Amino acid sequence: MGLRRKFVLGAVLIVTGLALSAGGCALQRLPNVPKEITGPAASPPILAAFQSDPKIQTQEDWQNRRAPLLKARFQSEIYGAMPAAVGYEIVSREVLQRPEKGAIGTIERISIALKTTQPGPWTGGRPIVDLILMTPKGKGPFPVIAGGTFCGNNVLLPKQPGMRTTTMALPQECGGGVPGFLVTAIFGLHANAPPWETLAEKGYALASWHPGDVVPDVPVVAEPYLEALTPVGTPPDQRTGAIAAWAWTNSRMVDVLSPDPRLDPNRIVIWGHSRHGKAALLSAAFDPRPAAIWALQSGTAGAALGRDDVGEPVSDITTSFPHWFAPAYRAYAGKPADLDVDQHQLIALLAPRPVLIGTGRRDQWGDPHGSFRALQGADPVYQLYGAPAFSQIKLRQPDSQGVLAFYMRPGLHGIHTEDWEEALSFFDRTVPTPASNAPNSRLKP
Ligand code: GTR
Repeated sequence: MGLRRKFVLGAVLIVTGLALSAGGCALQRLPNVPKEITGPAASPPILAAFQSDPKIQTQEDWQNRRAPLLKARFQSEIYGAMPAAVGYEIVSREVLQRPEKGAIGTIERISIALKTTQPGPWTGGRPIVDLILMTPKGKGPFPVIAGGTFCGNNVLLPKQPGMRTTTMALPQECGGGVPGFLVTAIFGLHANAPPWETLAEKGYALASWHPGDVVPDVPVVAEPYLEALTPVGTPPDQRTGAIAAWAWTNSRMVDVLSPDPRLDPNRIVIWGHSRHGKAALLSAAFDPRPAAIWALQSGTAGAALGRDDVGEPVSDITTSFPHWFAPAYRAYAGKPADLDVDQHQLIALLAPRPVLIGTGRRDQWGDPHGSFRALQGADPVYQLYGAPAFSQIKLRQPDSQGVLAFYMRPGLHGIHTEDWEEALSFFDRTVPTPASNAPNSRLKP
């Protein structure tokens, strides 16, 4: 390397280091959210009469009457119309790593063309998702932890040869170089890369993909993709938002994973962080197959109650990320209490499946308090199914028995080792292997 290049590289590293410590220090000064629960109870009360639907008294009332009503409302007012499930086609399968010579297991890339009702701006007219599947050594069928991650697949498993990036537009932070470095430095070791080795050792398969293969996470750029996914005849202000498109992608990945004989279709867990946590919750609300859900720091339009506008306000989220939502959601900017549904009702649509909500002490923007109150608000529906009550009373003292579970770790917005530790102990308990099924078997609808 020439002297001049070395000098430039050195300067870039120093500037990056300074920016990082300044940014990091500034972020570390963000206050902790109050230790005691604050804020009003979730409203409307979950079993109360809603629109013309009378009070809910049984599981059947919930399933047959209230759930369809709420699903329609979440689509028309917040997320936009869910795309139709038309099917998929496997385009190719390539083994990137075989389970030999100390490898953690088998890693393969399954390229999947998602069928859509109308062609769109994707190369070839329909989205192609590269699903990266790791199956551990040993005898399955394995439970699988499945979810979309923030940047392209090339940053999923940094040491793995053969990974490739997406050809779609990426958010600015995923551009590599200094911004990419900052993402990991600020948002944690696992911001883009799940702990594959640990999962393999514990007998979990991992399925990862880049939701930007379906809808790029960039305002304006996303619009023609969203238009193409929107069911024909949908009113313009209910056009599919990116969160709904990514939730739909989760379900298409479940379509692909379920028939794989190495995997257990009854133990597919859907997870996501932040925007992908929102999509994880939404997908499970519309798809009964995921066995459990982990939404980490999913905030506004995720696990956090929205009608109080604490945390990220509707006005901010719809300005920064207009492509995530139905245009109709913007009407609630500055007046979120006008919305007649809230996120405890979305969580209740997952009943009786186990749900883990993760939060960070300094993540005011992600609204840990609102997420906790949303679980409290959803709980009466879980109790209709005979689940133990959500009995946690302190934000920082998780209840290790609950089907609805909440934790708050130190720190900011990001994905850290502690998050995966919390999640794995939750899955070990709630999505147990058939052999250990008896004492903790999850509740069946
Ligand atoms: C933030 C956004 C949040 C959250 C987050 C993320 O900028 O305000 O709603 O989704 O991005 O996805 O990391």
